[in-house]
Amino acid sequence: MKIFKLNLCFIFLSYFCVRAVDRANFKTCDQSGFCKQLRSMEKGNSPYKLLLNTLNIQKDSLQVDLLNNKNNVKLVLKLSGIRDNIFRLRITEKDPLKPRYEPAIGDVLDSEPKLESITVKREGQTVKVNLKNDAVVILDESPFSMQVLQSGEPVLLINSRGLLRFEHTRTKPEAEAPQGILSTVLSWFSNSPQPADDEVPVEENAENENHEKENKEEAEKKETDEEGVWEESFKGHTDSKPSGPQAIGLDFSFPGFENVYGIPEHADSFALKSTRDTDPYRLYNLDVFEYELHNPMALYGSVPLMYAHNEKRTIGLFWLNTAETWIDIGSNTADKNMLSKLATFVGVGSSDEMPQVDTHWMSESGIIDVFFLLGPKPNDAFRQYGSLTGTTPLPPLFSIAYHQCRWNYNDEEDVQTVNEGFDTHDIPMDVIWLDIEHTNGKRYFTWDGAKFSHSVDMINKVAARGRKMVTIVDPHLKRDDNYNVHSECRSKGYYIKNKDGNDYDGWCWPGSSSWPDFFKPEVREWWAGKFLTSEYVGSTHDLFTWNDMNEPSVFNGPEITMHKDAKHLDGNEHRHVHNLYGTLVHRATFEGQLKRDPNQRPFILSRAFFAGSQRYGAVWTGDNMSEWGHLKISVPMLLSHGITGISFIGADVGGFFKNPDAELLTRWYQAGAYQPFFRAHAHLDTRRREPWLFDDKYKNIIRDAIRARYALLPFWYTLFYHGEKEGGPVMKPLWVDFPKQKETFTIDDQYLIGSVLMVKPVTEQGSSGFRMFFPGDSTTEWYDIYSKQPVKTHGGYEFVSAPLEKVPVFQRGGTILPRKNRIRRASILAKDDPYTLTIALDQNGSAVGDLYIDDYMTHEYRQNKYTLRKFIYENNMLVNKNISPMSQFETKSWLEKIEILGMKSKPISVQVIGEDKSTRDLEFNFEPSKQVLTIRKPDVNIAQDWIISLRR
Ligand code: NBV
Repeated sequence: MKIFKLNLCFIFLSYFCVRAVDRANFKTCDQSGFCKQLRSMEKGNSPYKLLLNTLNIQKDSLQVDLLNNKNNVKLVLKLSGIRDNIFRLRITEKDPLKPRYEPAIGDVLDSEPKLESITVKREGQTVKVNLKNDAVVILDESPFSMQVLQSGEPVLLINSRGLLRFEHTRTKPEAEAPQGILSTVLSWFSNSPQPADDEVPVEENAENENHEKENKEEAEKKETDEEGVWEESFKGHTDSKPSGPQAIGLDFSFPGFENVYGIPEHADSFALKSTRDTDPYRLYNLDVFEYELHNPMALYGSVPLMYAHNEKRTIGLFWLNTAETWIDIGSNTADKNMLSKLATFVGVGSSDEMPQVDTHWMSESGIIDVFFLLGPKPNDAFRQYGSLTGTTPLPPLFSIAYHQCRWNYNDEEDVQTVNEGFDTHDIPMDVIWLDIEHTNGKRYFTWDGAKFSHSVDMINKVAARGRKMVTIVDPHLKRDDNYNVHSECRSKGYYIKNKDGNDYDGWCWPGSSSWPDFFKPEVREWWAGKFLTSEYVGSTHDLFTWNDMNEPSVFNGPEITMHKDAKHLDGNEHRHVHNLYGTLVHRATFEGQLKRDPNQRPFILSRAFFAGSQRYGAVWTGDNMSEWGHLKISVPMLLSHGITGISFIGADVGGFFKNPDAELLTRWYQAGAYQPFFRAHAHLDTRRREPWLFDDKYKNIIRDAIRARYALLPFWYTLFYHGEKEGGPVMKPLWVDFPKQKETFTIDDQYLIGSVLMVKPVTEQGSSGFRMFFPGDSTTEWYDIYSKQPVKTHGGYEFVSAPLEKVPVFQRGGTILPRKNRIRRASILAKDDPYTLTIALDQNGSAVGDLYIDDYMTHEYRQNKYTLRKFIYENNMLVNKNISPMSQFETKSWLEKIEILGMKSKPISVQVIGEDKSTRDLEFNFEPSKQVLTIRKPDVNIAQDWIISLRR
């Protein structure tokens, strides 16, 4: 093992030998040519002007030319109304020398957005657009800017700071190209800001055409003479930049807002911070080894979606661009001139001092294509985003249960021992994972012949206990002619090419490797075929997939990823599409599992992601560390993923690098049990940490945490069903349900699961309690799930105890929570088990809840084979009714117990009225001191209509 490690250290130098993030491996904004340029642009000096004589109004859109009067390059602006309170702004070059990259429909956007009619009116120097709802967009001619108003209030300003930038396509000048490495290195040492194209001193109104032409040439020359424009170097890697500068940028301000959220993936707070004293937040999918907390550095995935939220509304901004992107954020107060101007325009008074968040978005290439989600409620904005990029399909039940992973389970015997260990120790577990060591020399879709020679038997043994397995399948393919996946991929011409047109060749786990071009549908189809059991020899239908390293991670590439000038099969440079690569690996794998078994729901975990990845399953936060800080940051990180569509999300329980002590591991299990994707994982070099390897005290608490997850699976499953239908996260920030309560806006150490539970995981060593915020007002009740008692505080902070055996979880008054309390080895074994309903009463003595049930693994629910029940408790009656009349599903599960929390007095009797109208008296027990009523064995089928009535 030692030799192995030494070799890795030697071969993959900085990747393996560094013990903390090596920041020098990754660019700062100053080291990224376009970021440096765009960030240093002078504000308030926009050269852009709308050419209103070109205004073309259609039913659902308007189009108008936009002139950069410093270089005379024309752009085209298109504004379209989109169904459900969304509008889209596209700005692109009018006459590009070659097409600029735009992702194909289906790659990011789920389908072509459905248009909605708009009303457009020209009023002098402005154009006023009325959208379907109460939103108005005003376009100003010169300098070009836009303002969006909702209910007469300004909510969004576009180019109000004049940072619109659009580097047009051009040909490389004949003259000597800039000096490459030397000039870039020199530029790192120079502090003086580089002049931007907008600063080129050219006369505003060029008198004659010659003059204009000269201006344009001069501006162009200046722009194309910049360092790093035609070639850029970083740490010995030269980016040949064959198309030269193509960056785009635009500023958006949110007047009236103090907080913005989203744009994962960063190891940072949920409410985004001002970047005044740091780099901008970066979106560039990277394999960052031992990532640091609380900074805006890029990580494995990107979703360029930001929400602004205040007491009045939530609005979203989705910047559809797959190239490297940086986002600056600043907090400010709104410009009074602008406010009073708008006030005259819409006839409302302007407020004196208004907070404002300013943002500046900068991407290396592509076009400006932005969707504005106008909410106004948080769930509206989530639904609007889901309508554009899709939602997370209902996962198979096993995948939302507990997963046991490590790098690596050594061989079949090891797998079997782990499989049995969970039974011996009475801990439920659903999935055992195999990391890269299970393969024959890191050739994916193969098995190590010595250690996993009977893989089908192994999987079957695991499956015999109701469990599944997952193997890792990375996208880098070993360049070995005897490896059929590689030789096929090569001979079919499916690999991404380097800038010279040969197959791109880089280093990864197998050594010299190449990467299939998942952008080409034919390549995805071929990859999908590899998951057929006839192709993936040694696999079965109980085997699912883990896509790692799909940023893609290239050990010897710039910033440990692929060269930007690598070429895709359609001729696009990698730079344009980089952030989307991982999603398409995920997609092709998803399609592979469907090909293998069209009726079985796929399960694939991916490390890299982009907007739309949610359509293909789960994502995790990569290589975290066994440290309290990493446990703590998992909450804001998962919240950020969740609100940007990536709702099936988790962090490695226990921490990937280093060894957690028993307390940290226990606290991590307790947190993970209440997060959407729940998997323990550990690095190859760490000590084994299956729960039974710890003292009984800890093992028992870990077991309780996992069991609590299993008991709540009916609830999680129901939430995921709603997630598929309505979009939106299952793990939610408090402000989604308490949008007007300011205190909730910056809370990111507690969260909601659905609208029922509120959780605050313990993330401090030695903690045995803390203050927790209980949102709501004097009418809101929160019940401790352990004591079943309501907390005393209504809408404020209260101390809650959190001894080691407890993770603070509260049920909101007015909700009904379904559980299955029998302990089974694996989730599916509980499929026919009975339910317990916990009814937490609100102050009116009422509550509602729901429960979704189907076969837990196939697609038949899409043919209406499911049942969705609604439970309503009011006027001393619990009613179970079917709210999906078109659907049909029978279950053997019955109702075992009802607990009613907050019950003021003992009923005289309790009766059940069955579907056939027969009545029966039920046993019950009332604890007056606790105000808890327990009704035993109602013994009615959970999927039938019945009523339980309390007589007083
Ligand atoms: O495949 C090995 C690991 C995996 O266990 C981990 O979860 C991934 O995030 N993989 C990264 C590669 C190398 C990690 C140092």
